[in-house]
Amino acid sequence: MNSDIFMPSQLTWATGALAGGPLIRKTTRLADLPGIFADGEAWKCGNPQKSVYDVDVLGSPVGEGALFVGVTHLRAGNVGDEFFMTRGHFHQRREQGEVYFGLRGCGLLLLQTEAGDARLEQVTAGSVHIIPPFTAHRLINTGNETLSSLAVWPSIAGHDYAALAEGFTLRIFASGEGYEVRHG
Ligand code: PAN
Ligand code: ZN
Repeated sequence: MNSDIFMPSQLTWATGALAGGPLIRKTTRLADLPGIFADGEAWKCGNPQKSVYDVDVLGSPVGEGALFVGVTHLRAGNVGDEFFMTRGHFHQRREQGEVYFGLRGCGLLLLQTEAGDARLEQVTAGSVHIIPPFTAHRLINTGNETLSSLAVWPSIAGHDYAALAEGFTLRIFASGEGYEVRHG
């Protein structure tokens, strides 16, 4: 028996900061998101180096049954009138689900089936989102501060971005103090 007490990684719930372990950070900039936003001209006029979101993932073993833990920090901002959002994806292994937890900020989780049926869930600090199998998912920041969300998903799930080349069927635009949902 090993009686050493292992110090696990730490998550600061209020900010989504992960510490105390190997961390892999991926930054997605405006330049990395061609064709994602409805207003291509506004996208071209934006600062290509602008960071739209960071994803921090704890380095952990990969394999059947293993889980990844990561935090997405999605900045507040717009391209034209459309709010900053993640690229969005299906899992390569479509049958694999995921759980998102809202940590700070406010926004929306866009979920879409393979048949194109879409729905939205409100993301706030403390919200829990069970993403079913066979369901694409995208975060949208509708607020004025960074939206941070914790995610736990099977390491074998993989990401399929190409299947959404046509985009999601819903888009979210700034409207007055709030947002407007548009189809198509
Ligand atoms: C998340 C996402 C993260 C970034 O960790 O990968 O929010 O979104 P995109 O991968 O769509 O750029 C997740 O859903 N993992 O499976
Ligand atoms: Zn996912």
